[in-house]
Amino acid sequence: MVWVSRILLRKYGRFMDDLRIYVKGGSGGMGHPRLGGEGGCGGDVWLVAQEKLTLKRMKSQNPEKRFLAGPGDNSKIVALKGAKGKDCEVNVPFGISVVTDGGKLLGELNKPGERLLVARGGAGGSPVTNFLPSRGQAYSIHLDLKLIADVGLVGFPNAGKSSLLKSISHATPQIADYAFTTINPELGTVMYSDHKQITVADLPGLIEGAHENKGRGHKFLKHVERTKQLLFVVDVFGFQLSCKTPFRTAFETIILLTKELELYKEELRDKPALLAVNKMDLPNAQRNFNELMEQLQNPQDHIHSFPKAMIPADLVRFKEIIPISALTGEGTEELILCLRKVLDEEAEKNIEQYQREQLHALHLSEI
Ligand SMILES: Nc1nc2c(ncn2[C@@H]2O[C@H](COP(=O)(O)OP(=O)(O)OP(=O)(O)O)[C@@H](O)[C@H]2O)c(=O)[nH]1
Ligand SMILES: [Mg+2]
Repeated sequence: MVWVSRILLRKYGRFMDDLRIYVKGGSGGMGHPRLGGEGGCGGDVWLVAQEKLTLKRMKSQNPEKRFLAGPGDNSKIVALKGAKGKDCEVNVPFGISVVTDGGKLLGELNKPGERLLVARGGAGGSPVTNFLPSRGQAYSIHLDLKLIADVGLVGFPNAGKSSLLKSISHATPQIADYAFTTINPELGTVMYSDHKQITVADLPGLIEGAHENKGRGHKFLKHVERTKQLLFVVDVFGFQLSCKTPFRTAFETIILLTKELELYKEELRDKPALLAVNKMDLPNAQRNFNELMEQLQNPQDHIHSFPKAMIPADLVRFKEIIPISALTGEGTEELILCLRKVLDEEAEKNIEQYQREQLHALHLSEI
């Protein structure tokens, strides 16, 4: 019997998943031309991953967001070799990627205690440099928080993603019958009877044109990218954002979601995906569900009515399609068992792949 759990992370307040900071290594110290002395190197700037720290707290503790290491000592008669400048250690949350303004990845900090050198101090003046020191490296970097979840909920607004998270975990997300209720990602943990836990990320709803930054969902697709599995949640009765936008059936929302994921990053289409068809407690839901299943079985018969630009290059092949009601809990136990099964299968596949690679490497080394 599956029992469901406690919340892992909630109440982000004004959630922050990206912080830009300025880092500067210390300048080197002057050399001593007359005595041939070398100046000390400037201090370095290190990021050090900490538990229980958020980007928001980091910003409030360092409103200027500038982190400077100390300069190296000049060479003096009493100390010909100048001392190294003081390093600057910046405490940062774990689970971040560190990226330059130009988008270059400097590294990742995934566990508390991990360190990353982000700005080297300048060299001290020496005979080679005519005793003139160099400046430390200086630039702005982005600390990009990764929500690390096993499963990412993908769906149009109002499909019932937050209701589902509430029903399968102890998370208490906001739920309402208007679009874009969820404005920040939220995590919940599902716990199984063998104490295995999986984390599920509820993300703001996606809409048509999300890749053009319509709605808020696109900003959070980077989190979807990092999940191991996608769970599409669709309203069996379809979706309409407003009277000015077209009504979309459940089948159409699936096609449009697939297209939005593809436009963001094609690889997302290859992630293992499940489909939860929600609101099955409402009258006529079964009729709509049967229709949807027929459309999914023969997509080519139905897809031609879409404008070409909206048709994805390939359709998602769902591992399972499960009718549910997030409201009454119908089908949700089966759903969480399926989530677990697919995650376990993927983990197994990865282990087999790793073993194959190791064997292959061994064969090569024996040749
Ligand atoms: N009848 C019924 N209503 C549901 C079900 N699931 C969700 N709802 C209702 O649908 C509305 C939207 O639910 P949410 O959980 O906020 O939907 P969401 O997908 O998180 O929406 P956004 O955060 O806006 O993207 C709410 O009024 C829910 O009570 C269901 O299984 N059955
Ligand atoms: Mg929501």
